[in-house]
Amino acid sequence: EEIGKFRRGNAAPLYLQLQQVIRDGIGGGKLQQGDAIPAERDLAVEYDVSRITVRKAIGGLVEEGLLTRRRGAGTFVAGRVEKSFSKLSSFTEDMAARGKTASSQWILRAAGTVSPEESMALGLSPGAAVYRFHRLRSADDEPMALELSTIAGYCLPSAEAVGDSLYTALQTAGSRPARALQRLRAVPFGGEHARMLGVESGHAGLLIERRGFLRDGRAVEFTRSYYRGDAYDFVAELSDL
Ligand code: 16G
Repeated sequence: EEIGKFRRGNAAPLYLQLQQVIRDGIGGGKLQQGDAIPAERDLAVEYDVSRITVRKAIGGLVEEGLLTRRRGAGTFVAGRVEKSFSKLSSFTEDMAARGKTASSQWILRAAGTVSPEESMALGLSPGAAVYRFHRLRSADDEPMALELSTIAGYCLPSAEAVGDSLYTALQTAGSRPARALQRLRAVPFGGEHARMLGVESGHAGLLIERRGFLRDGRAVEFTRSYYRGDAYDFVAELSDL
């Protein structure tokens, strides 16, 4: 039996059939990265299904990361960024490599003394000077990540030396990291983080902690990057030894 555009009865559940239609649209290029998905009620009418079915279909695709919900704006085809998990690149470089323009909004840019946590992460003595840089990072004006960096005091002449790119400033000062350790884990984005990144509270985000070092082993940076989970794939190449 066929009602509307979907087969009922023994066929796959309607929400799965609707998901397939949307997947095919994305795969076939009918729906492009950043395109808005029609409103719930329009999809319900077009495919002659209930709004509950539409909600379930879209909810599933959002969870998969194929679609992304932007608060107050609607649901869009997610544009995921593939990022190498083993390259010591900067946000600005990552975005430039994809033809996007990086921009940052300053939350904090200040000199201070190392906290116990930072001193452990960077191997600095208590009382050591550090710089703190907190930034909301965007690609083509779309918020992508929140980054909290602590830089060892001997790496920069002043906090104001950092403009658009931290790594450019470090390079100029001759202290761009030559090696780094990175740790990745899943974190739900709560209230303030979610609001700044324009995602719903509870969003499945990624926290990457990077500790960067100079060639001589001294610490440069301890950065916590909160990346949008719907926007990033972390990719690494593996080979056996
Ligand atoms: C990346 C780094 C971060 C570094 C920043 C510098 C990851 C996970 N993190 O976001 O540690 O501080 O780039 O970027 O890759 P910038 O030079 O554009 O300021």
